[in-house]
Amino acid sequence: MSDVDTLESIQRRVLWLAVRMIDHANRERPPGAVKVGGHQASSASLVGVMTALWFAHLDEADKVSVKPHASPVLHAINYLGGGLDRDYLTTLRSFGGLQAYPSLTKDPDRIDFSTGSVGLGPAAPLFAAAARRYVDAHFGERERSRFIAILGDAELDEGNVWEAVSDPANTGLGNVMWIVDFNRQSLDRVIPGTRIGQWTAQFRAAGWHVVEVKYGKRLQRAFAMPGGEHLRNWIDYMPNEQYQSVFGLETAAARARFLEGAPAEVVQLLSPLSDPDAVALVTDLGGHDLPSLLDAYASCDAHTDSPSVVFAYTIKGWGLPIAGNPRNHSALLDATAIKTLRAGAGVDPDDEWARFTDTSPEGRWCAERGRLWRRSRFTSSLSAVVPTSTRRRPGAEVATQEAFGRIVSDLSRDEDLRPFLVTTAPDVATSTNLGGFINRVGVFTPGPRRSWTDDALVKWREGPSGQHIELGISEMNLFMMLGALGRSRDLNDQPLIPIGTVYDPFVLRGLDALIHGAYSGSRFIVAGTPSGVTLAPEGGAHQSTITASVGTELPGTVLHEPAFASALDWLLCDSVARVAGLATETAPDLLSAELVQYFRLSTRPIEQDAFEYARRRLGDAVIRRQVLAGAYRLVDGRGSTPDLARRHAPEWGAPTVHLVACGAVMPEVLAAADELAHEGVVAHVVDVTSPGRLYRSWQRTVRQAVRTATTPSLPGSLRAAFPEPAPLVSIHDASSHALSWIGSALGAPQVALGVDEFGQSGTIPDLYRAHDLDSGSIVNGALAALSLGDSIGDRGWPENHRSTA
Ligand SMILES: Cc1ncc(C[n+]2csc(CCOP(=O)(O)OP(=O)(O)O)c2C)c(N)n1
Ligand SMILES: [Mg+2]
Repeated sequence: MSDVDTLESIQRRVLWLAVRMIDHANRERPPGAVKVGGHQASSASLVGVMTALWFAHLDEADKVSVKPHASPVLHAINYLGGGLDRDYLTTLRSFGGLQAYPSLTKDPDRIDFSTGSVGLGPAAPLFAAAARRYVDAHFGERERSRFIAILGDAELDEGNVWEAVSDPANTGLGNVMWIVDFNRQSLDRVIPGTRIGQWTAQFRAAGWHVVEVKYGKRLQRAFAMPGGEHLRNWIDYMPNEQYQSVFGLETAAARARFLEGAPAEVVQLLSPLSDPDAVALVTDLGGHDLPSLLDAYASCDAHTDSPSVVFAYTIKGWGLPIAGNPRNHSALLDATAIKTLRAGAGVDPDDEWARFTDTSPEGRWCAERGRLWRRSRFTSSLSAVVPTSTRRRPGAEVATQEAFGRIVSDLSRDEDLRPFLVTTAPDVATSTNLGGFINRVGVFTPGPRRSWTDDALVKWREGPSGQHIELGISEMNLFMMLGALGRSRDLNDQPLIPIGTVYDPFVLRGLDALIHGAYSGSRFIVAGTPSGVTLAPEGGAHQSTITASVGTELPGTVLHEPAFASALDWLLCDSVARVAGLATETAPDLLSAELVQYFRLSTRPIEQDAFEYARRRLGDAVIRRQVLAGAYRLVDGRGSTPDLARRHAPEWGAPTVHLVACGAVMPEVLAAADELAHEGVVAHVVDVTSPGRLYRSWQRTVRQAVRTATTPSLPGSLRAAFPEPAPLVSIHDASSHALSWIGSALGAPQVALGVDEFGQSGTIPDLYRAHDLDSGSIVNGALAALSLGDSIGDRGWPENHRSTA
């Protein structure tokens, strides 16, 4: 058997297994309320590309991202290579089984990149290659990996693909190869015309090497025959819809369809051939011709200083009766078609999931290749010790963004820690206070670059030793880059501590990539800054509201929003340790649940004295523990401690309320607490430093109660911050919804104040007034909460739900 014959035979088996896996899930699993689904046509489209790649091109260290709806092909390949147990083949799309789309964290076999949201799959290995380039430059070259993406042609409609291709941080990556499954079909349709000219021009303009694998060897031979150019011209100029419609027809009808409108020379050229031979010839596309594909892959390897893209012309539904059908995206073969496919693949009906026998040429080939792509996990850990704080005493007034910049810069003074720190930003590094860090460590570029600026304050030194990666203005690219850097341990055997910054209102522009990072198990820190209405004069388009909810709700992500510099210092150091993969003394069990550490910060200067009072009252150890757990009592409204000289000790039995707040709005909250004290109300102020962690801890106890059918206990973090029940007002420079759960956790009435409308220009006080976050409104909110507490009491709510008033 020649090598090509062996590969062809493997390809037929891959097609069979992939299609049958989907078929089994749909026809043999007990039916549920909705169909199971799966993509037989999209999978068939890629069996050639993927067989050639895995069985004749990949090396052990290469990393590949696979088009989501071709996951069955990947599982079939992993199975044939010995990297997946047979039992899994009947579990596609079932709970605990093979995931619908390749999942790095949930699939049992080797998956290098999770995919699902089209467009992100191709971008991920590109950024991973950029991260590898960074790692090689800083920690020494590791074994060469090629970073490969297999993508659908309609994925090129996604804007993030082009953002990734054009980012300066991704230029010149010679170890990147994208293979476009160029079947000229998307979900809905056969795509009229094709945009190959536009796309190849765009790739070339971005410095990519472009290869088209259009015709198989049979067609190439026919073109070389006398008159062959007529055939070539006819195929090239025929409308795509007509060409696609040929695939699904019986051979006689297919030949007739192909020849509709064709010049006489073409009819003539095909006349000696039988219908099956003629159709096999005119549908011989390069994306199913293994030698042509391997030639293309090799030509990409030869381009060592630019990324490459291969346009592999394929047939959606190749080898299946649904080939080329405009409605084939979710079409499923019936039992008869499955039987025919099985017979065609030479598979024993009594042992239809079988691998090749060990002694067959295919079996030997699979075993040898399969050894290369078993799952390996790197476990190297980071050698540095992360301090619990930078010990910098803040000035009397400081904004969290400014403190953040100083803390990151201070951390880089620690020579053990510095090498692992890497920052990145989408053209907002200086305006988010990364300047100090960048001045110390420089900006990363693959080669040395001369600086032409004479500005003594901003030293934008560029070169291979720099530790800041500057991106174009693309928040999507920011999160893709952070996602790649944050997976450096398993992609490069080199842990890093990535820190990104972004204007908080624009976090949502990169949201899908942020989700992808967390979904992929990446660990990084991101500061959304300035957040809320801090950019008051800039108007509504520069103010953020729902990001606090996003940060609280996104799995794998934890939102911090401290108001004071020392709290930020503790939280940030703790986050650095978590991202570095080092267990911390606070909630070490959270290590796996908290991957992305998201800080909402502000440039609004905040007086630090209230924090210093609380610190003296509680002591360093206690306040730090509470800050890290998510909340602490900033002001004890009873004034029972000497530090509250500026407050007025209330009378015994006075009504009590909690003012619960986050971040930049704290001055208004403290002023409201003072006013309430004047009114004879006990107003405790609780500073929620980490809304995300506080919520998670509450949810953990709730879930525990649900699972064990017991009464939920209040987690220690909430109990410490709210030692007594009382109505509460939450105050947040973000959607009022984000903190509105606290009342229900405490069993207390709550008034939630926040920003629930689009913003506008003004000063911060103007806007806080407009959104009812000024101190007067907070006082009114407190009185409203108290009266809610009373009226609930009147309706006979249980004792422990009533206010202590
Ligand atoms: C962001 C996103 N939008 C929509 C979808 C739904 N979807 C899945 S596949 C697909 C069509 C993709 O076409 P193409 O990439 O050409 O692959 P083919 O169908 O040809 O296999 C769409 C719209 C998705 N998975 N992700
Ligand atoms: Mg397509």
